[in-house]
Amino acid sequence: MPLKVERTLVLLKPDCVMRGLIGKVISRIEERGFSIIGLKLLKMDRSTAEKLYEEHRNKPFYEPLLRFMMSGPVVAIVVEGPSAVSAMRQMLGSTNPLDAQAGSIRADYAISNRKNIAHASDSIESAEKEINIFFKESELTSYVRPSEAAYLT
Ligand code: FUP
Repeated sequence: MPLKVERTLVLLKPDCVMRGLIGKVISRIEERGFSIIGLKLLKMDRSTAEKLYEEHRNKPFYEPLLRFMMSGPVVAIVVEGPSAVSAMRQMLGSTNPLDAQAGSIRADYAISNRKNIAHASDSIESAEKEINIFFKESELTSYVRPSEAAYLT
């Protein structure tokens, strides 16, 4: 059965930008065959960070997490492709890079469970909500990469 084409939000965190790893992470997304259909660099304000991490507002790490996410630029990326939501989560690896699978982005580039390179939506529903935090529908496009599409599924 063909895999369902999904959209997900990947957010490159300030540690990724400040350490000069934007290109490496974007390359991995492209090399796996996914399409980048929206892309912007911005500095998050408090209300944006609160919306993104709403589910964590009662956790002890909430305030330091928000401070970190507002501490520098982030890159918001909308990724589209077959099973994009779970594929991006798989590529990132566990929240704590020390638990992340070898070869995952977090295992390869991070040590801290806060400064862990990138965020990826955890479900189709949160992907839609999180894409809407950063993008208007008119800022997104959709295309199929013709040379590879037939070989992904
Ligand atoms: P993930 O979905 O893997 O990004 O992880 P969570 O939704 O559980 O956590 C969201 C973010 O909270 C993490 F990316 C980093 C931060 N966090 C901390 O700062 N400290 C913790 O102990 C756990 C998470």
